[in-house]
Amino acid sequence: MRIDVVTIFPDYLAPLELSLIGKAREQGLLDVRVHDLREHAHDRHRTVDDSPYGGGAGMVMRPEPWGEALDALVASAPDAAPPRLLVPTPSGMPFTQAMARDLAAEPWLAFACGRYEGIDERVMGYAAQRMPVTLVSLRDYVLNGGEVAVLAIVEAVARLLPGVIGNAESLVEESHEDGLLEYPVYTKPASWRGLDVPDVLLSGHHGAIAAWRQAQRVERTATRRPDLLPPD
Ligand code: 6GU
Repeated sequence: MRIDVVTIFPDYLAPLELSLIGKAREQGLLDVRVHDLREHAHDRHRTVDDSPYGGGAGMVMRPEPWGEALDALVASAPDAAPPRLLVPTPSGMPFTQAMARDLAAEPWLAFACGRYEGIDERVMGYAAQRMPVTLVSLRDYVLNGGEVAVLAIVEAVARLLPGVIGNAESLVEESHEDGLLEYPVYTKPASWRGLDVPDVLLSGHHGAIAAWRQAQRVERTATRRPDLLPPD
């Protein structure tokens, strides 16, 4: 999979060189390219923002650098279909595990990181005439820009790509893969600072362990995320 990220803070994406994502890149499973939007700003101060028409607080990202940056992405692979464009914004669709699975099936993703009050709306309109565009949110709080959201989304997607995670089973037994939160986990020692691992996990009784884990999942989900349980 190829992933392009356009941002005014390329250094923000440095963590994509680490850990499983970094290894996937070294192995050629993932081709991540980070681009500085200011390469496409041509005035002396390499300006990318301006005040909003109609007034209001903050600054808006001007369309011209974005238009050029997106044209350059498309032109970089003239024989390929254009990328699917993701625009992280608190006003986007909620990002979910289902969306991560959907994105993991794409050959090419591009991310447009907004800062300030956002990107001139015409950029999304222009892009949508050329490629699929999805506005995506990490839910209901405000970040300063899209970069941290890109880190989260790329990690959630990349770990689903074949070969990125060694143990494919660990992909299945996960919170949000089947609608319930994950069960609690324990390792050695069996007793630690007066706290004991639940007896059932030491029993060797696989049926009892599976039943206990399932009950824990339901209980946790009811307590922490009742919205995930089916209405009764
Ligand atoms: Cl995707 N972007 C920004 N700037 N803030 C957010 C977000 C995204 N998701 C939640 N808050």
